Amino acid sequence: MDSIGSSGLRQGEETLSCSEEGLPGPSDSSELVQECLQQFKVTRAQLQQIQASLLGSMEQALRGQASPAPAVRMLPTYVGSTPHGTEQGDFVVLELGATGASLRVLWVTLTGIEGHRVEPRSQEFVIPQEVMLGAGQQTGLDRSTLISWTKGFRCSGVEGQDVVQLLRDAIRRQGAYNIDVVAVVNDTVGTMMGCEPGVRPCEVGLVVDTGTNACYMEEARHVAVLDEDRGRVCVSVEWGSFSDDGALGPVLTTFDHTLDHESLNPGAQRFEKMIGGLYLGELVRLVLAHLARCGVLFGGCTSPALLSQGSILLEHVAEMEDPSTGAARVHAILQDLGLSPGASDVELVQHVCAAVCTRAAQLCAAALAAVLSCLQHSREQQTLQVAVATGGRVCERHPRFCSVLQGTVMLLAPECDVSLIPSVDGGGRGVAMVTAVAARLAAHRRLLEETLAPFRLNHDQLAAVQAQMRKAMAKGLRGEASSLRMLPTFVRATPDGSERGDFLALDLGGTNFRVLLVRVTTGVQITSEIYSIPETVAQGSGQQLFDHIVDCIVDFQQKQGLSGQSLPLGFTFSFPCRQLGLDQGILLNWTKGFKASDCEGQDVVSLLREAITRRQAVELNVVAIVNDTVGTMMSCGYEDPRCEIGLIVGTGTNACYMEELRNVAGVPGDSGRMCINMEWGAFGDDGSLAMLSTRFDASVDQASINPGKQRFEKMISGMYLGEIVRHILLHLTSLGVLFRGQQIQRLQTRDIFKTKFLSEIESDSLALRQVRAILEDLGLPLTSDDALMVLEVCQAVSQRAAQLCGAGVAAVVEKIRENRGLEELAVSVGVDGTLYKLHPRFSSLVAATVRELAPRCVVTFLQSEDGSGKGAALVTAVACRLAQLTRV
Ligand code: 0WK
Ligand code: BGC
Repeated sequence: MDSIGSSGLRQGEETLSCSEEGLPGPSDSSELVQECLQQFKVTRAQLQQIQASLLGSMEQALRGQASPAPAVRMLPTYVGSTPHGTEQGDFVVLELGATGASLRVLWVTLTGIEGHRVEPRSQEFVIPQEVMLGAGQQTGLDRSTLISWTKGFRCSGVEGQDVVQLLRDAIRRQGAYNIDVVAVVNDTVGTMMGCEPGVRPCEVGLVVDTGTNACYMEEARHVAVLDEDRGRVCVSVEWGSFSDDGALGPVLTTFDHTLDHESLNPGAQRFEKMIGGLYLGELVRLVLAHLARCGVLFGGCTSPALLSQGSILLEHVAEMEDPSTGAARVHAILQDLGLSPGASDVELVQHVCAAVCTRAAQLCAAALAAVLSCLQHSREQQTLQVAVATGGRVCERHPRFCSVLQGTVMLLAPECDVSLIPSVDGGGRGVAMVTAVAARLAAHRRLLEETLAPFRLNHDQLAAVQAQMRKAMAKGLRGEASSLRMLPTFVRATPDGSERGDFLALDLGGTNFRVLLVRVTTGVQITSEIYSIPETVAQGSGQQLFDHIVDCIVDFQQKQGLSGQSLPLGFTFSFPCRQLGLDQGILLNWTKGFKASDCEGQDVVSLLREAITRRQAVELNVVAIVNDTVGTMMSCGYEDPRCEIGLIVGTGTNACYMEELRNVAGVPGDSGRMCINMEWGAFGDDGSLAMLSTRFDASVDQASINPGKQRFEKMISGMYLGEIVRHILLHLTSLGVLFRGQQIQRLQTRDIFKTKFLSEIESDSLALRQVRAILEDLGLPLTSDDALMVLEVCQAVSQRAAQLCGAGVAAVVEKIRENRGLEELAVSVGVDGTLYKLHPRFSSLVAATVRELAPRCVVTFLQSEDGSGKGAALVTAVACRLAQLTRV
């Protein structure tokens, strides 16, 4: 293209053409220069607008919103984790297009030993132009469709194709090698993954090389196209295509338009063309040519080389800006371009380089700040501490690029504490790391699945438990040896609403010991107080325990102004008792951490009455002792007469139900029904559950105060689930799957992993970050992968517990249906217990299992609001009503 008034001067073989017209005066010159360089000045407001607009496009693309088409692509890369430092193995890595027309082949060895690095061996192959111009979207780590070529590549028959398949086809065509292509990775991902695991997680990769782009670890649930709700995935932003006229328009210079117009892909990659190494040199050249034509530079002379596209490269710009050798380099480079720069020219050329590169670094910073804001939003964090791995020749070679970048990011994202970590060979080592991490995740997934497989019960296994339980129920009812003792409770009637009066009730055996005053009129009013039972008392002497109980009663009576009154009392005693009558129950054995001496084999009501006697001046009329399952059934039965089953899933677990008296051996009478306390916690104590018991169940049982006992309970209830999880976590740590294989002291502590953590960790509303918070409070230093695996362990353990509980309920409802010879049974179950009430999925899993195993029963689960204390009072009220009837 000709410039106005040029003349033919020769230098070396280059022909200088210089403008004929007079050169502008000094003031005009500086004005021309200022006006030119001013174009590259970007204000803070403009940068913030670019940051906001890019953030908007990123979130729009993450949501999968198609129109208006988002300006960036946000491509999931199927990389779900960052390096642990334990990755090891040998990997072949191919690197295409990172530095323009070249292919680099590397052999990378990862040792998995902190600080022990093996230098990759590599060889670079130049790609002939005819191959570059001859004849990749990820849908998996090893499946990637090329959307469009950039950076000078133009090969046909590739866009829209799965590049991994093309490589596999090429390898097959060669027939010489057996190479398994495991992963195709964007260079930003390789850069992020090449980052040495350090203090801060390296969760952002930034490349400014020929082109520019970034990736970061996004919460998978925010990436609509993935349809995942847990874990993280690395997303490649592809910000090179960012082009929001509103935001970019004001910062685009005439030189940018010229460069774009003359590029291989006009109108595309506008953002990249202001930052990428392929374009910085060209921008500088266009500015220098312009200033030369304006007579401001090189005495108004240009040279063919200066007017040739691509004659100034990134390396030139970086050298010319070098604070120490820059000026000399400017000279050399311009002479190579056939120019003879004066001293002022050299300075001005450096200003031009600085203007172009400063803008590039600032624009890159605005984009990086948008990524950091997106990361902050998705982590719901006020402040963010993160390491950004940087790679690419612009970052590596330009003397000021990274410092301008860092400074501008701090300005635009002050709430983010960012450290830029130059990636060591991101292209090579990083890609090997992606493959190694994928291999590690796959290996860990396999070990996790193997460990949790015994917890995943299928229909047949659950139906077998149901059938086993039915058999044990029948044997227990017949009074034969059975792990289900099927204890008659002497509760034969549920309340009919005519009960009236004030009753005292005690509720012992759950998380809390409660004393209640229950006033029964047309409705039921309850006043209660919770008292603690210290472990020393629960595991001390029986006398001490019952004296403590009476102390609490007296304290309650005083507080309620009941002192001296002898109200009928109902005692919910949640332990296996063989009842000889409503107010007589022989404790068969303690469970749930209780072990008070001189109680087993004793009538609990007598033990209470003796304690009352020991405490003179107290009068109590103990009318009934009931199991908490019975109390719960009665309490819910008061609202819903169809409630004929009581279920507890709390510290312990158990169930009761109304059985036909004719089926209850040892209790006279053939008509009517009686509530049976199944004591199903002991189901399987005869070994009938051995096929389901895992090594973790065995560890929990052996460490318990009643080894070999309550096996069903130890697979289901709150006292044990946390311990099962803890043992599994220890096992997975020993396999190197969790916590990088580092055994964590805290995790060796019994009961440190509370069952309530399962309920918290599994709650749907909890993002993985909160899961991590719970575990970090426990002193467990974990990664998001670890948190995901701990979550899966909790889910597997609680799911098995709920399914086993469901199989038990299915056995009971089917028993009742068959008892009554019904085709269909509609029945309600009164339920109580912290685990059932607080766990986010337990109740629905129990109901689903019952529907599956007892399809001819319509079962309604009623959560008891007032606990079984109310039920005990109602049993007492019924007993008093019946006693009244017999007296009149
Ligand atoms: C509340 C009942 C009580 C029962 C307890 C079981 O009032 O009788 O023992 O539920 O649940 P936990 O407190 O063991 O979680
Ligand atoms: C006891 C049962 C009680 C259940 C729920 C079990 O340990 O043996 O009697 O119903 O816990 O509290």
